[in-house]
Amino acid sequence: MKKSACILMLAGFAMMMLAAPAMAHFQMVYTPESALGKARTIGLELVFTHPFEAGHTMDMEKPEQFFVVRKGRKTDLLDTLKPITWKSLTNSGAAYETTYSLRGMGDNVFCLVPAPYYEKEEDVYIQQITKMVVNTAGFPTDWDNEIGLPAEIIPLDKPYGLWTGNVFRGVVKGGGKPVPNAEIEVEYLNHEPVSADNAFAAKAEVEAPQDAFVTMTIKANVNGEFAFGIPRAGWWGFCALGVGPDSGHKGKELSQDAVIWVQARDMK
Ligand SMILES: [Cu+2]
Repeated sequence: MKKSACILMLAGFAMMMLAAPAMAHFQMVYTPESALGKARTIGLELVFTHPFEAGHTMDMEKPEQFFVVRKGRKTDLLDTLKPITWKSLTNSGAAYETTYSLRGMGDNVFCLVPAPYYEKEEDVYIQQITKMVVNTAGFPTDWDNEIGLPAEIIPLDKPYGLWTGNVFRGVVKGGGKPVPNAEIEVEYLNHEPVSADNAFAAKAEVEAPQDAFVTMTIKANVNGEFAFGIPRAGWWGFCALGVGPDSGHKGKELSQDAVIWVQARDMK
């Protein structure tokens, strides 16, 4: 092959690599069970990772905020966080864990505002503001309330009350306003987190036929609303990209994303 053709091919290959979507980063706030019969102490793990593949886990810095909202009251949990090292299938990353003693009945909306993460490959900061709801005794209180986070997905269906095959709907908001046509990445937590080991189980629940199934991409409508039919039991993460009002951090671009996790169960 002529040298010029070879260089062209290499250039083309490099461009393809650049254009290839990086598998979606996902901020997790994990606990095994989101719908509990009664209040008890639960474990929580905060991990910034690639949940479908149990892939590369990014180092988290100390979060800006971590709190829980119950019956409209906010309880700060930031100082309860303990650093841990979370093992993915390919590396280890700095993460956090805590425990929380649930009380009474109702919804507990856990909210995490992580420190912006510098993504070297893209030369941007990413801040995935994340919600996860745990309910006790089936008594609904706060699940559908807007917390007022800079980037937030407001659920239209209970995030803890979904059968497999149900639809999960939400409204994407940025700075308190719906975000028309927001782009939302969806991922299945495909490797069970083993909390005792601070690691993902090696076994995958499903195999993806192709990359479009690893990180699924859906769009909100003009009102910022989206819907997703849940095909399998387990935890599903939804991440609306770059919807928050802050667009810069330390002189670089910042993507302020809104994440919510929902859990579906099989009818059996
Ligand atoms: Cu990634």
